[in-house]
Amino acid sequence: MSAIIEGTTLLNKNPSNISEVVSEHKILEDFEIEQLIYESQQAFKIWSKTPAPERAKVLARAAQLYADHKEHYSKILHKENGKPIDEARGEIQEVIDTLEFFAGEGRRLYGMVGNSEMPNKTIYTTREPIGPALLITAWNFPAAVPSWKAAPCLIGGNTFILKPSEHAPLSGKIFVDVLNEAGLPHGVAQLAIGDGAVGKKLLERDEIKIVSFTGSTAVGREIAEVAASGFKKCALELGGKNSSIVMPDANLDLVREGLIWGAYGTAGQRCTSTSRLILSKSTSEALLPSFVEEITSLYDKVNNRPSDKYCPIITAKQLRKVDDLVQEAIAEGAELVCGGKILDDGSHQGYFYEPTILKIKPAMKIAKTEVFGPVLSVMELEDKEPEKLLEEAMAISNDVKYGLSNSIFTENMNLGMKALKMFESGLVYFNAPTIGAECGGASFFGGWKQTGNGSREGGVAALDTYTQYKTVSIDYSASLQKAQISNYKSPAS
Ligand code: UN1
Repeated sequence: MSAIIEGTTLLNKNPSNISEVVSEHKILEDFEIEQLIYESQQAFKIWSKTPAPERAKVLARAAQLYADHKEHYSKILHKENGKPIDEARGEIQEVIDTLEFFAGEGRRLYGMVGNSEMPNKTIYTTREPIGPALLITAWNFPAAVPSWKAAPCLIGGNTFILKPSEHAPLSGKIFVDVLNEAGLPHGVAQLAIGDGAVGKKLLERDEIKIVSFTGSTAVGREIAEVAASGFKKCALELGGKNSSIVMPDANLDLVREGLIWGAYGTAGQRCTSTSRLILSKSTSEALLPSFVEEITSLYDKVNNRPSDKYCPIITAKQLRKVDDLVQEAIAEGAELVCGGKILDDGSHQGYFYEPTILKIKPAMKIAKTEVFGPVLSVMELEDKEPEKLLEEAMAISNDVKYGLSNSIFTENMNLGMKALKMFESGLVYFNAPTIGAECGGASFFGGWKQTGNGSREGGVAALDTYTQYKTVSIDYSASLQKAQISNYKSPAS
C-alpha cells in the first residue's frame, strides 16, 4: 500500500520507492467532524456575502503562490503519487490555470436578463451560493482535481471540506493551506483526512449541501443515492473505457507518439487513459512492431529501473488488480503482444507493471472493463473501405457503459468530423490521444453514460454544480399584471 493506516495515523508512502514515507497525517475523529461542519457553516455566512470580485482576489493570490513555488509543489506531488516530474509540473500548472480562470470568473459570474411578456416588468436571474460542499478527490490527480472542484465552489460563494484520497493526501493538504495563506477567512476551506468511512460520515450530514466526487462508478452510485435522498447537489466524475480509432490513412508517427502518452502516461491511471485501440489489421501490422519497441523502453528490465517517463501503480492492491485483469484476458483467449507482468511488487523499490499490449475480441471482459493501468487492448478489424471501417470501429467504441473520452486519427477531415459526431462521450479528440483535457478553462470536462451524472468540471459549466439560480421579477407598472392571463395588446398583433 502507498497509504498505511496505523491507529489514527496515516503514513503516505512514495509508490515508486515504498520505503520512503512522504508525509504523516492524523485521521479525522468523530468529534473533529462536528468541528469541521460547524466551522464550514459559520464561514458560509461570511463568504457567501463576500462580493465575487473580492472572492476572486484570494484565488488570484493562491495562483500566484503556486506559480512562485511551482517546482517545490511539483516535487512533492512527484513523490507522493510517483508520477514523473514532468507530469507533476503539468499538474501543478493545471492548478494555477484553474485558479486563474475562476479568479477571472469572479469578475463575471454572469446571470441572465429575461424578457418579460409584460410592459414595465423586468426579470433577471442570478447565480447564488448553496452551502458547505464536500469535495472527495482521487489519488491520480491529487492537486489538480481538488482545484477543479474548489475554485468554482469558492467563486460561487460556498465553503468546502476537502476529503483527499488516503493514497495521496499531501497535495490536497497543501492546496487547502495555500488557499488559507492566500487570505480565505477561517473555516472556508478545510481538510478531512481519512478513508471512505470519513467521507461517508461527512456526506450523510444534512449541513453538507453539495457533494462533488471523482472516483469509481461503483462508489459514485452510492454517493448519488445518499445525495438524492438528502436533496444535495451532486457532481460525479467516474470511470472510463476510452478508445482511439486509427484509420488507414493516419500519420502513424503521430499515432505512436499519441498512444504512448495516452495509454502509458501516468501508467494508464487517468480516467481519460486510452485503453482500447481500434484499427484495421493492416494498419495494426504497420503500427505495432515499432510501437512495442518504444513502450518496452519505458522500463529498463535489465537494471530493474523505470525511465523518467514511467509511473508506478499507486498501491499493491491496484497492481494485483491490473495483473488479474490481464491474466483473465489471456485465459479468455487474448493474445499477449508484450508486457503482462508485474515488474516490481515493491520488493525491489516500488509498484511497477510492465507496459502491456493485448490483442482482444470485442466480446471479452477486458474490452469493457476499466483497467486503470498500463494496458492497451487492440481490436483488429478486417480491411475494408474507410466509411465502412469507421462504422464498424465506432460501433465497438460506443459499446461500453462509459462515455468519457475518445479519439480518431485520420488525415481525412470529412471522416474525422463524422467520427467526432458519432462518438458517445463527453470528450472527443481529433488526431490526438484521449488524455490531456485542458481543464484550466477551455474544456468542459466530464463524461456521458455511467461516467457521470451530467455535471462538468473546468470552464464555466462547473459553476452549475456550485451555484443555484434565483429568478427575480420586478413589476414597476403599479398594477397587478397577471402572467399568462392579463392581456397585453401588442401593436404588432
Ligand atoms: C482524471 O484522470 O481524473 O485529461 C483526470 C486529462 C487530465 C485530467 C485527467 N487533464 O488527462
